[in-house]
Amino acid sequence: MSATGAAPLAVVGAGPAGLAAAVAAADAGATVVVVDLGQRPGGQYLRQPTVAGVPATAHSRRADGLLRAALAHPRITFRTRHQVWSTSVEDGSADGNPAAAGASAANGRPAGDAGGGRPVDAGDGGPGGMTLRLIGPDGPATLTAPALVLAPGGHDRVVPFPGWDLPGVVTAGAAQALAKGQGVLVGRRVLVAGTGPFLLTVAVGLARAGARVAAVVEAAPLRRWARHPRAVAATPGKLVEAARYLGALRRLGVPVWRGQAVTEVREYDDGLRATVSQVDPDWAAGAVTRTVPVDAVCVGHGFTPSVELAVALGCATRVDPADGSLVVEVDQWGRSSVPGVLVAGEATGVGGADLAISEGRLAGLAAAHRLGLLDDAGLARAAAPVARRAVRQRRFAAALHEAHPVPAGWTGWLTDDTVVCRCEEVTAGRLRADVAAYGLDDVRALKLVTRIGMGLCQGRVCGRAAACLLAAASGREQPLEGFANRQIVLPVPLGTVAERGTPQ
Ligand SMILES: Cc1cc2nc3c(=O)[nH]c(=O)nc-3n(C[C@H](O)[C@@H](O)[C@H](O)COP(=O)(O)OP(=O)(O)OC[C@H]3O[C@@H](n4cnc5c(N)ncnc54)[C@H](O)[C@@H]3O)c2cc1C
Repeated sequence: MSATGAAPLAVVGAGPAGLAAAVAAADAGATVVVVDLGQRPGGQYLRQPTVAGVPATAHSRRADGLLRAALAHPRITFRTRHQVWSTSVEDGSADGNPAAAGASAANGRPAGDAGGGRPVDAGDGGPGGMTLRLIGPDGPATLTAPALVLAPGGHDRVVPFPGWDLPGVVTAGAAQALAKGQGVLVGRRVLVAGTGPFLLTVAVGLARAGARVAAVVEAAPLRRWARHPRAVAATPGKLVEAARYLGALRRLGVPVWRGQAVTEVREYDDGLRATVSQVDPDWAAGAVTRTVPVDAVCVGHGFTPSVELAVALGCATRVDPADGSLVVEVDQWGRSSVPGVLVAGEATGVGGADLAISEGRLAGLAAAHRLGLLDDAGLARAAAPVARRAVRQRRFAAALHEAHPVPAGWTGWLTDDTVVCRCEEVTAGRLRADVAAYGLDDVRALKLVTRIGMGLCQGRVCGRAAACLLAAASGREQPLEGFANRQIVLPVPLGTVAERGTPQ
């Protein structure tokens, strides 16, 4: 039997965006329940150690202060180790407005107990609102709320290449999470490769923790940043941060090889050998520059926003022109197309922790306004400085994506036996052959014929790459929704689904 609960405001995700939303709304008077599948609040950027003796990493003062404020806040309750596996909008209103519970508050009328100690239930907020189905250490549970902030972050993006599925080849984010959370190094001799400034963070962290980092292999030339003087000048803190990481790498003796990529990894008795090749601006591979013996290769080609929960609720999505990823469409407050559902952080576009904090704060304020805890003037006053900061941060994020693109030339690195879908072990050769044999030209048909994206990861790891390969093979651009539209967003025991009934 599953436990049920209710809250005026539910927040999914205890990363920078979710924490900022929770604190902003709670400061305005809302009672907030924050759900996260991690053992401790913090998300990726603010990941806290889960093993005794592993020291916590220091982050920006703003972010560390945010975590402390959230943990100490009397109106915020955390439900960690709880995974939201399904969500739905309860259509309880006469006119079909799915979030009738908050509608009156949205007009500025105070919503009574929305922020008080007593949880809002159907009697407080009226029928409707959102239902979250959770699974935690004590089994399944249900949480309903008239207002919901989704801040589920994103996951590592990695393009496939020969050998990317070998043990020892890991995502840069996974290497970082293991080091920060558990004090575990992915290897003694490590190569960090891909594109984006996150690689610098990972390399410094691993080197300081004792790994011998052979190099950072960065596909983009540094000169691409010269196209964005205004975005860089408007966020000087980022420049300082980059200079700090580059200085640290120099002191630690870690070179940065630019305009190059790891295009193959092979396994030998004594470890791995990573092939490093020159790449042109489209990422077509040129001459091999080195073969590097290592224990581990940490690869990162950016991040993919986690949009599945929002898609399951019916929120509109769009393709972010900055990096081509599928993101949830929101207004300046983080309001999605579904009334009562706000979305913040990487799920609305990959922009880093600082932007996630700003977006979370705006969404938290908007949620408080929806619950009637802030009037229009109060909302405008509290939001103005944050909104201005978010604009600058978004400009910087767009510049970052432009300076570190992932052009389609990587598709040429793949051999026929390169695995594309690791769960179902589908190779690039099989994908191309099936596209040609059956005339496949859309993601759904590709999934049904090849089983790509049908395994445990449900396309989170391979979906974008598969869509890109399909586009190259079929000559037709592929929408990304096909891999994001799932009613059951994360793997869950069948008994849980049976108990709750299949979500509608
Ligand atoms: C593996 C990884 C490691 C990273 N490490 C760093 C780093 O060290 N430094 C850095 O600058 N950036 C890092 N990033 C980038 C990161 O995305 C930051 O920019 C920042 O943490 C984004 O904040 P956020 O709040 O949007 O998402 P996140 O910090 O990712 O927080 C999202 C939270 O939502 C939770 N969640 C997601 N889905 C569910 C669900 N269905 N049910 C319950 N909970 C859910 C997650 O457990 C997570 O705690 C990393 C990204 C990844 C993917």
